[in-house]
Amino acid sequence: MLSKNKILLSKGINTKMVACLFDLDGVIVDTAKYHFLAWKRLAKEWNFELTEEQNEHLKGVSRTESLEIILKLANHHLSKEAFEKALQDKNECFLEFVNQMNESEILEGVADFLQQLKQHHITFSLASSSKNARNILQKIGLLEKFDAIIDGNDIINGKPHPEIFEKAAKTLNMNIKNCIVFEDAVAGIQAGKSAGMKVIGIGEKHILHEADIVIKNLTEISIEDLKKMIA
Ligand code: B16
Ligand code: MG
Repeated sequence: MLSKNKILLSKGINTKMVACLFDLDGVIVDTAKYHFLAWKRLAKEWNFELTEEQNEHLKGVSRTESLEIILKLANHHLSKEAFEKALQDKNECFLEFVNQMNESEILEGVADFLQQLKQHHITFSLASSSKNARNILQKIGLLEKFDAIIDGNDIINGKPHPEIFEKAAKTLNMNIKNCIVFEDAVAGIQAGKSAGMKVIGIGEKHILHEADIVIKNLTEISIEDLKKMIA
């Protein structure tokens, strides 16, 4: 519960002093199911059955790192060439799913919340580990909505390193302390926290307990809540 003083203080906050940084997969759209199917298909070639529980560790993590994690789980080794080929095969399979996507796959509450941010002149950026982020945003009709897009092509260090969120804040010309991160992955929440930002977890409380608050989807958050978090 916020104290009376804090509520009064929050009313004085200019919404231009708040910026939102959105993860893509699991926050804007559920591409996690397609990543899972593509990795599952690949791992089957080595007789390894990837489970949903194991897939949780791949969320928010780069393609290369995901393959390293799966190989470790499967106790399987690939030569350098085979590793590169596996990355390519996985991505081709993932893109087959992406190519079928349309705006019906935007997650509940997203379109309305982005609209509210626009109305309140709150800037927002995408901050996704995916190198396919622009392609996915294009498919679901949201490419033009974001004030900035930082994706897997723009960073050296993947989540849980804070680089992606630091870069998004810099691009929006916003102070770190005024940024609120929306994340569905443990690695992403850790990245936002190590950047020194407020983090809203989207998903299950018992998995995302490092976030400042956890909600099921964007229907559960308001502009007032954002102002209170920053105050
Ligand atoms: P790609 P996010 C992440 O997206 C996914 O959660 C993760 O599972 C995937 O491995 C990563 O993007 C890289 O994606 O293979 O398309 O470059 O959650 O950071 O939006
Ligand atoms: Mg995600």
